[in-house]
Amino acid sequence: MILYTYFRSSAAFRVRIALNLKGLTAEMRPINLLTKENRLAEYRTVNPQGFVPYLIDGELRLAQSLAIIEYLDETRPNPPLLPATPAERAFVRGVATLIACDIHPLNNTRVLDYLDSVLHVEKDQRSLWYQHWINEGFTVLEQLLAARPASTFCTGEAPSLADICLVPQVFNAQRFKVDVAPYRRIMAIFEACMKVPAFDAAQPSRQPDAT
Ligand SMILES: N[C@@H](CCC(=O)N[C@@H](CS)C(=O)NCC(=O)O)C(=O)O
Repeated sequence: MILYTYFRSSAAFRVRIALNLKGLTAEMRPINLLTKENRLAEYRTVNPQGFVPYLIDGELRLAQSLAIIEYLDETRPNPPLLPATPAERAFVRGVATLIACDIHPLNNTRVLDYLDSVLHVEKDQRSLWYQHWINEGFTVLEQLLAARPASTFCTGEAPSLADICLVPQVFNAQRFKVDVAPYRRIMAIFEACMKVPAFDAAQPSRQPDAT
């Protein structure tokens, strides 16, 4: 397998965690989002959308982190990344999409670039924007998690797709100086995940392209 990645990309971080949890290795091909390598024609011929992650598995080419992770889970089922029951699977997918669809896209590089270069939003206001969408999403996520029976991970005692999405989003929150202290459940789960080698090894600072 080949994974197009960038050390700071939280969507690529999700896929790196999933690969590690399943004990899979992929050749890492870094695409530098800072220098906008992802927008060059060369990378657009790989992924026309110009995003990372992008996975090549033999003849198969896949975009979109959640689709990639579900593909890995269906083709390499152990350990499972989705729970056994429909109700818990729906909960996990709900957490994953709250993060991946309702928080993360608002703070994507292209959105921040648009705020900056087209709307000429001041740097401080751009940070407020970033923090606002995380705080709004984390407030709801915290309530969802706190209303459930105590568990080490988002659901039960094994990491799932929900945790795979939660951890990179916490990294983003910390990088952009969001006060995460009020999110006690989220942070307890984050700390538990970071003790798992598969999560630790996938973190940005451990990637070969980290600067
Ligand atoms: N929905 C996509 C989002 C992927 C995404 O937003 N990737 C970011 C890095 S985290 C990216 O490549 N951004 C490039 C850009 O905004 O130009 C997924 O889950 O894979």
